[in-house]
Amino acid sequence: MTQHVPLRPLSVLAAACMLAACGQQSDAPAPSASVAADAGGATLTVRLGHVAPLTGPQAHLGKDNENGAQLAIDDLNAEKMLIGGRVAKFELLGEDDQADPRQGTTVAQKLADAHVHAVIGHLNSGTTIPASRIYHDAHIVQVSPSATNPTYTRQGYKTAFRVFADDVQQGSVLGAFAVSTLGAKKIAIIDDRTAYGQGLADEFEKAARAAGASIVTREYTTDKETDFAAILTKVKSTRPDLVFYGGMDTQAGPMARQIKTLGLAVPMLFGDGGCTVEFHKLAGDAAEGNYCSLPGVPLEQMAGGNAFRERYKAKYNSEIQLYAPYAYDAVRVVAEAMKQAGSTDTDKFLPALAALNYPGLTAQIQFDEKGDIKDGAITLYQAKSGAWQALETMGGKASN
Ligand code: ABU
Repeated sequence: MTQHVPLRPLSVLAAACMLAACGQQSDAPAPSASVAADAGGATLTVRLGHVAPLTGPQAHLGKDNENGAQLAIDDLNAEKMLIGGRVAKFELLGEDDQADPRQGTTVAQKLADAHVHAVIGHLNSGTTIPASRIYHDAHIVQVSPSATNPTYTRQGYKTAFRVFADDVQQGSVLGAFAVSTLGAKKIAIIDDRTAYGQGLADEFEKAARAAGASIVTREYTTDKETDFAAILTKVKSTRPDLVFYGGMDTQAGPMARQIKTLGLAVPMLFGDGGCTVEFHKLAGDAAEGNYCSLPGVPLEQMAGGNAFRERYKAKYNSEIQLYAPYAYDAVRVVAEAMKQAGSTDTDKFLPALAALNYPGLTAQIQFDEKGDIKDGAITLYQAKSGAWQALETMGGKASN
């Protein structure tokens, strides 16, 4: 028997469809039959879960992911993709995990109980990793467009995929950049104690030490804090050449401001979580001159990147924050695997996804044996005149 779960407004149509049986049919085995045959028997409804923080401090990033995924759904429905000879109608079931690991597992179980065909998400490593076990046990494919902690794809779950380079790569690029390019010899590290922030700071520390730097202090905050006076006073007393932060823009922005106010005239460096449009808003003038990294190539260098930016702006009346193009590709690779397999049945399309060689918006996408993107690029940026300017890109494979 199909189980029904309360769904967010985005999913109201999908829910109505489920309750009314909607006259369509799934080729997935019961009880996941969210659909029954339409009048002509030619339509197949594909329900994709999407999970990200949609409330709380990281809601701007979660909404950005959801917007990217929705654009892919719009395109797929306009293209009328055929899966097993039937026109696929894609629906997105959006869920809010509030960037909270416990809420992450609650909504993962809700999506598993709703028998979605695949899940795009979650956004945060701290929610993606515990949720991945639930999807694995429910035999549901999961593709994260943004969670970068390496553990996600190193648990042996064949259902876990990521369209973004991980923090082993990102930390190693950041460590070498801090020491070899920026010439930092004494580095202070602060992290937010999340799976992402702490994990990236650990990888950065390893790489910076290997390149010859000394770590003069390691400090901790949380992903909710915005007052860093105490730890920055301590950091200042260690006279660092650079402050590395492992965490998100909601802390990196105020931290940059407070570093400047304190008269600590050294650059900040951080990973993708801070490399957003929002960082400039939160840091104000103090954003200028700081550095960040972001997996992938700059949007302008993606085939179709500028057009995607314009479409996003036109539909959502806002700039892309960060991961929307990757959320777009996460949906597209799942759809493409279903198309190639001629089925929405996990047993059939998962092997097609694992073997995919797909010209995505963000890159030519192929997965390694862990489910990670092969040849993922990392780009370094500097804040100049109120925006992130690309400095250099390491690795990567452009879309064919
Ligand atoms: N990759 C940074 C933000 C998401 C996460 O990994 O937690």
